[in-house]
Amino acid sequence: MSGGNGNGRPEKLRGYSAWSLLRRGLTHEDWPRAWREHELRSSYDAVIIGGGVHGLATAYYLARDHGMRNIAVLEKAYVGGGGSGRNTAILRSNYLTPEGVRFYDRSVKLYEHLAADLNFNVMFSQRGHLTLAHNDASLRTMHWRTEVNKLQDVDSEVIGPDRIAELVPYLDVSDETRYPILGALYHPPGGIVRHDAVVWGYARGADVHGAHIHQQTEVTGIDVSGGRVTGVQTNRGRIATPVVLNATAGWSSLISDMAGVAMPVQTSPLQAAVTEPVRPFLDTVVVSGTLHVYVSQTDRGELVFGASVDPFASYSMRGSLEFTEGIAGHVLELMPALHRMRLLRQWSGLCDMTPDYSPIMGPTPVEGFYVDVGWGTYGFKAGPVSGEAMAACLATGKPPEIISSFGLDRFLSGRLVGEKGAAAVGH
Ligand code: PYC
Repeated sequence: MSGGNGNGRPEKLRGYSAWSLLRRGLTHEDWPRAWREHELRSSYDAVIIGGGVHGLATAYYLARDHGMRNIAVLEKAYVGGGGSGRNTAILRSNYLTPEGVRFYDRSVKLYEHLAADLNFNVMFSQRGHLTLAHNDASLRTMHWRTEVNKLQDVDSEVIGPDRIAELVPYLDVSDETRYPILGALYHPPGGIVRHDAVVWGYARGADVHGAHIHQQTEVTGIDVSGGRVTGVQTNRGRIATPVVLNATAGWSSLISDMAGVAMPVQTSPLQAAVTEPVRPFLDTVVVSGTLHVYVSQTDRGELVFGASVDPFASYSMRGSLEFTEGIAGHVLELMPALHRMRLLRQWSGLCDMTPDYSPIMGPTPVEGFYVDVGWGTYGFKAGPVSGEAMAACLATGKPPEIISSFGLDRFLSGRLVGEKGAAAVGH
């Protein structure tokens, strides 16, 4: 460790007794705040609604790369308390459309350097990502995705059961199972990240570059006059601003309605669960669309299990026994040896699904009102590239090429970007 003094202790901790270190750890004495609190200004050059990874990353790149510092991020609860803290932290770029592959690949590249950029360890582990095929139709889609991925220079290949068994010895690849594994799409650059660290790192970075982060600040209205945005109403007062970005998840259609812009979005809950920690044995991410399940092991040893969205539209974030029973059954179909593991907790988040399973990003018919919404079950992995692209869009008024296919106008023109075959599990 740099700054060591021979007894293994970093220089800044020299002279502290073990007792003193323990006291400081428990009381947080001398701990600087990661980001500051500010009075709410009566005007900002831009207001970003939503303090998740998308909103914070946008603020960070807007301030760092475009020199816009009089900006605010408004979060109705606490930073990272929505979808950014309620996902399974899987990163990958093995999508089906060229637009999707290019976009998510840029995100993976940004994630690769994020710890250095933010000076914050986000624990990105590129351990590889396997999407299992249990029938001929899935195998065909895996081949299709491989070809599209390769054309975009993204590392993906279809592998057979023997290679799968080498990568994940605990998987049952025999043909004795109810859903035999015929092959898999293997994507080595995929992996997992520590989602809280990503959110905190962006919040800290945005703060360092001058952005104001306001927690407990709920938007209650958006002022529009003569077809353009003039301000936002909040539970702490009005803010005048010419630029507003809706970077919310779960409530994206409600926020857009405040500006009079309808979103083709339906909201459904997505549940996930985590087990007790065990020794590391699973060093790839395993996904089965047919079984509606994905499994990874965190650096703490817990297994993280996720499923498809609940089969109904709702704003409820309650866990259900149906989910727990379903996920346990599906995990055991894949890895019977896990039958003695215990689930520790489960959680739920809200997913805004669009008709083509691609996001909605860019300007809207209301001048100055922008959206970065419709993230379904795949928003967390897109945080960095969305922040970078939306920052460019807000600063220049024009969507950069990398998001030009994801505009709201595609639902009028019919130029949809169909990602259903690769966007998530179980569709
Ligand atoms: O799109 O990779 C994905 C994903 C993982 C969990 C939910 N969606």
